[in-house]
Amino acid sequence: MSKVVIFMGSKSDLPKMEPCAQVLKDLGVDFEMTVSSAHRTPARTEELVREAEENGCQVIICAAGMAAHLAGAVAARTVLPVLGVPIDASPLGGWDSLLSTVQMPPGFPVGTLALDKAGAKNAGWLAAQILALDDHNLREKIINERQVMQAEVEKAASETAEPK
Ligand code: RP5
Repeated sequence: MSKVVIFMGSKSDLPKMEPCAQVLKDLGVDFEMTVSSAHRTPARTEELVREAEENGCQVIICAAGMAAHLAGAVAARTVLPVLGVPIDASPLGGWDSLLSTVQMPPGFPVGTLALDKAGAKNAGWLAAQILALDDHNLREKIINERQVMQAEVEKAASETAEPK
């Protein structure tokens, strides 16, 4: 099994989680992605967490909207690091899922990222950084990617500089 597993509460979350998958692909990190709901398929969620633990997964990423209990439900069943991506999927604009994901009781942390695609990307980056603790090549890739981002901002800055 892959070292990173991504759970989404619904297929409707997929468009917002594709950037997470892309970050992991770009960094060469193997991952698996599947739909499982804390509320609608609780037994499947529990079974997937058990399988992930048994098969060497090191980080679990959970994305869900509305009363987003998926990351918390997973965190209740494992001591693997759990990263949560709140999804804006209701008229409340994501506040519901943000608070449901971030406000975990002591002892059951969910490392909560930003809403939607920005959080999805950073869940990928943070999962990779966790794996990089004992993977020198991955650490080097992450450092290289940061240099690319730095060069892009510097290029944009030079292109937008006011003429003297
Ligand atoms: C949550 O409810 C899902 O994670 C999704 O963000 C939201 C709506 O789900 P669907 O009605 O689109 O399946 O459980």
